[in-house]
Amino acid sequence: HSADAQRTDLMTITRFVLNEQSKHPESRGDFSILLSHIVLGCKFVCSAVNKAGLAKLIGLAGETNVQGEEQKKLDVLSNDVFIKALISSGRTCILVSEEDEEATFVEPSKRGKYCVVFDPLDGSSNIDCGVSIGTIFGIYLIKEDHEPTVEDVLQPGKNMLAAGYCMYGSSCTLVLSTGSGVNGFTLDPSLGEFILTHPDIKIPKKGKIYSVNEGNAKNWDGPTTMYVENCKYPKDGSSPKSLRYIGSMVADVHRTLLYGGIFLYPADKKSPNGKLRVLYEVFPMSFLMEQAGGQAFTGNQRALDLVPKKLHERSPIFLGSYEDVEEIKALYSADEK
Ligand code: P6P
Repeated sequence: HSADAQRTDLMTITRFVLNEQSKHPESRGDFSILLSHIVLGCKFVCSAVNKAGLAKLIGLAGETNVQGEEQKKLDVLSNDVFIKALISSGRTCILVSEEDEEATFVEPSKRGKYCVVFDPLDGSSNIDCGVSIGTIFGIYLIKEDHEPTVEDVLQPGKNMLAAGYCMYGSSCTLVLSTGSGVNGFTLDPSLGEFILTHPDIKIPKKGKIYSVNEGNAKNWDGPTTMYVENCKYPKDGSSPKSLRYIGSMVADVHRTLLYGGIFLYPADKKSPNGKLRVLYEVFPMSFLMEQAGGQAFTGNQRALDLVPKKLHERSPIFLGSYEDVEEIKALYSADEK
């Protein structure tokens, strides 16, 4: 009976979010409406990404298509879809995208109380070889008592109400936190619905995997060099960690969240702030890691305490299993003394 009940008691992401909303009696459902529009964007991108290979074959993606029209690159197309979906939700006032140098300020008639920061298609350079890529997003509440400005967005990650990513791979998986734990949903294309498949995700306290681009080792600072060295030649006689690095943040973080371990994008001599962007890569992934019982560190501080000064600011990031991140924190604090 229970198996059948589970099969017929479909917990869709929409239902899940409405359940969350019922915990906030004062809520008018704005957040649920906003999320439903983000979900719509993810469904569209999933469909476009899955066709990308074929489209490339028949000259659609990124080249002129059979009608001779210039087909938009997938990341530009994805950005257009998310911007339009978010504006049409009527629940946003500022949008910050990896694709746009400036923030988008929603016109007053369509304005709501949320700011969404997002990377519409992170890792898109990996599309042509079939590596998983993804959308990453974070949601802030904006005080409505004034005309919105960029300053309203430059908030520390700990102020985020929600964060998540949608990974476009062998399946389309949306991982979301609204501040009380992390849940994963998988798209059932036959229903067009995201179904709860990974309830209450908790990252293992310690992992056996480290994930970093070893090609940058020549430029790393002391603590990162020592940490990675210890992963390969453990001083305590334990067995070495495995290296897994896909080079697509959503894929590397998703594996870290489910299997445990640590993901590192350190500073190096060439890029003193590392490569990953604070608002729509570092903050959402750090938010999820903390909600799943892990942690996220910049080399100087808790990642979510960082206060960005610029929209597209970068930061070094070390995130994953609680104990693994503790080890690198100890190396950085020893380095300061
Ligand atoms: P590197 C992809 O281009 C990306 O922005 C992230 O998805 C990924 O984690 C990182 O860059 C990979 O960077 O320098 O190791 O190729």
